[in-house]
Amino acid sequence: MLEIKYVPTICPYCGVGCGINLVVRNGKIIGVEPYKRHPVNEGKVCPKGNFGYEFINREDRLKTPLIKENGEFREASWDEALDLVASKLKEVSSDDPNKIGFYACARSPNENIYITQKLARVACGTQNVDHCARICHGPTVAGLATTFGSGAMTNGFDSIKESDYIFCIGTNSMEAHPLFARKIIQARKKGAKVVVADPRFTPTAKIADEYVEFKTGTDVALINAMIKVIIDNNLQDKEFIEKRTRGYEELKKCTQKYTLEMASEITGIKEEVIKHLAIEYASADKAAIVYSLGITEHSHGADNVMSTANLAMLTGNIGREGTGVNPLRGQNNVQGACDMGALPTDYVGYRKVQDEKTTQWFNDYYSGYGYEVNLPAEPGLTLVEMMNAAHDGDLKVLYIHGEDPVLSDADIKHTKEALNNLEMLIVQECFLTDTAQCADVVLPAAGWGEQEGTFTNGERRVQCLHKAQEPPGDAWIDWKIMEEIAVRMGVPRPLFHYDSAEEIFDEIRQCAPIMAGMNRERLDTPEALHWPCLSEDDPCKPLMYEDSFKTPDGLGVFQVIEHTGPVETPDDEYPLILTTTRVLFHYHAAMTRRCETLSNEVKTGFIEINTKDAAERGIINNEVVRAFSRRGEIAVPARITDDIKPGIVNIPMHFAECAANVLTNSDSFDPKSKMVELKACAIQIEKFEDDFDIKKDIYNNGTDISIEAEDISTTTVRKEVI
Ligand SMILES: Nc1nc2c(c(=O)[nH]1)N[C@H]1C(S)=C(S)[C@@H](COP(=O)(O)OP(=O)(O)OC[C@H]3O[C@@H](n4cnc5c(=O)[nH]c(N)nc54)[C@H](O)[C@@H]3O)O[C@H]1N2
Ligand SMILES: Nc1nc2c(c(=O)[nH]1)N[C@H]1C(S)=C(S)[C@@H](COP(=O)(O)OP(=O)(O)OC[C@H]3O[C@@H](n4cnc5c(=O)[nH]c(N)nc54)[C@H](O)[C@@H]3O)O[C@H]1N2
Ligand code: SF4
Ligand SMILES: [Mo]
Repeated sequence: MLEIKYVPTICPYCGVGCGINLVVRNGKIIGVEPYKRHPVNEGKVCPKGNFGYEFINREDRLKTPLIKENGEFREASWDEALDLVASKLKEVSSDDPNKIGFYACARSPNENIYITQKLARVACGTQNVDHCARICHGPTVAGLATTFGSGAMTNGFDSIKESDYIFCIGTNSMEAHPLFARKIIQARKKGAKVVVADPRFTPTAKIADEYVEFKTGTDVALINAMIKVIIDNNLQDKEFIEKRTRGYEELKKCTQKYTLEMASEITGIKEEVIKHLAIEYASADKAAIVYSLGITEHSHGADNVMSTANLAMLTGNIGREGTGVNPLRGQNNVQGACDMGALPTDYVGYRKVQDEKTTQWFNDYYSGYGYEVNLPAEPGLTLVEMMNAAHDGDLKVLYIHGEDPVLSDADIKHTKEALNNLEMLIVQECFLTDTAQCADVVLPAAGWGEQEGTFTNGERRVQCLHKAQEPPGDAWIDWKIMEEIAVRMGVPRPLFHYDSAEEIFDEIRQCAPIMAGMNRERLDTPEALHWPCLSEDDPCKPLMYEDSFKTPDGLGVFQVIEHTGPVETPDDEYPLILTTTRVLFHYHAAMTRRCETLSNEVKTGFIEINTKDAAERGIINNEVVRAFSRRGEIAVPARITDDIKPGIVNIPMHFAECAANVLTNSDSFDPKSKMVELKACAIQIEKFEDDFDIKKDIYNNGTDISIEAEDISTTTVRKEVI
């Protein structure tokens, strides 16, 4: 009998968190239908929301545990795989818990992530747990916590519709957060001015009123000069500064040297443009800043973030609808992964590891039935530090719950060497990704659509997911896998025993005061709930800092920030700055590259290169060129365009066969957030000689991407998304 049902859920891609209905025929997901009542997207979706479900029933889903023997995987039973993992974790943790590390999955529900950090902390006794936010919005978490006391987006998404000036810096939301870009367009239709500052003339820049082209890595110089103009013209909000902030005099002193002349020299923006940007931003009644990775993915990422906070506080553009500092969070549940305490410095709800009393609270909460938890009140290693420790032989076991660092971490050669250096790599995944292929044990996980739980979108809205089909083969839900491992390690079952995701969420509410008021009845509605949600009658409004900041004295703290710029600067040998970005149709790699409709739109990677830089090298459009840095080299089709500033080139990060991260640099760290410099490194490009056919064996795992180079031109024909 034919049975069709519609299951309302949340899109598994970006942090906008659109609501969709899954169409389920006889127990299998077969499509997506609009979810019109959803407050975030009102029934609209981007191509990923529309076709991004196609990966789910792919034949190559992992269906059974795998154990590597003599370099080859063989299928194993759950009992065998779980015992193997549990005994290794037990052995290493009894000796030195800090030789174990965990990466949590910002694509999976809060409940799974909470259990990942609980497995790390409670069963293994380590604070070494982190996730991809470190190389994404880690600087946002660090920078906004320092200035405002909390590291999240300050306003709800709909707040942007109230703005009359929207300053988008380092965000290409038309491709990366399309349904938020729709709200920017709606605001513009109502009269808001939209300005985009980016080294590339992106699709977002194309919908703006004004595009400001500038040099990669010079945001601090631009913002400091804007601050000086605002103060020189007496446009600062004196009352706000007086009542709500501290550190203004130091900010004023530091920014005085950022003259228009100096800033123009550093940024490449004309002096009069910087001046009018400053005056327009400060004169607007409600000005919003929107940013993303163009701000964060630098060795001075936290400084960039704090500069945006300085600018907003200086002009009183915070704590009101239409204003704010709005970092667009990337992954569907990266906000949740931070909230759940998949951070080496924070427990669930941003309760601090370094605070002795807090650590004692968690030690007490998690102990019982004769089992004692004794966590140190010291932060563990970050994601990048764990990889470096593995490389140096200081980490023995890495447990990766759904991340693909071989493709996504800087410097692929370094990452592979690090993973190969481990005594055991455990990867819990839906697919045999490049990372899973390096594993000793692969644990097959249920994916999106196959479980209940919650995702938290970029505006802190905690939304319910619903199960639409059974997981394939013998794949299990993440929390169930990790619960079994903890018990096999000797944690008494009552401390690690759940019958449902809902039970896990109840524990989360007990541990995280910011979510204490989130009961199921209020949560499982289209509007859902935003945190902070302190009690069951808290209205849980998305707007933060109306009356005070979350710092100990309630004041916003201006920071003194100096321009430093990228660590690796161009020179004669490597004269081009590489930036790495995203395209509309792909989302990292594992899932969208397995969606036929999306893959047909963009089949392989490319390097964007300015017409002038291409002409100097004799490169023609679609020609496969050699791109190389101090770390490695790739062969990649050239896309010649004037939409990128001369001297800057761009490779989308999604494509393993011409992976941007072969070239990027894992040595240049942001000291404040441990971010690596994914948006700037020095490279060179050259034509291949005629012997490319011979050389191609050594590039890109032997994939002949020249065959597919023709296909890349289709990416210029963008689908209408709004
Ligand atoms: N389609 C799609 N959407 C996605 C994702 C995806 O893979 N595909 N990933 C999601 C994730 S995890 C994230 S974090 C977000 C990222 O969302 P975005 O940050 O919007 O995406 P990116 O393309 O990485 O970079 C944004 C822009 O920063 C610019 N930029 C580079 N260097 C600088 C600089 O020094 N200063 C300034 N001001 N700008 C600079 C780039 O030219 C680029 O246009 O997207 C999310 N959404
Ligand atoms: N050069 C360069 N590198 C970058 C960036 C850049 O701009 N430039 N951006 C960085 C950013 S912002 C980010 S966020 C990272 C992303 O880096 P990653 O987090 O490594 O990227 P994803 O591909 O999203 O990895 C998620 C994996 O989880 C799996 N998965 C999905 N759902 C589940 C689930 O429920 N359970 C389990 N167990 N697995 C699941 C998917 O199959 C996928 O392989 O990349 C970073 N790397
Ligand atoms: S905007 Fe983001 S959440 Fe919405 S449909 Fe597209 S990828 Fe999914
Ligand atoms: Mo991200």
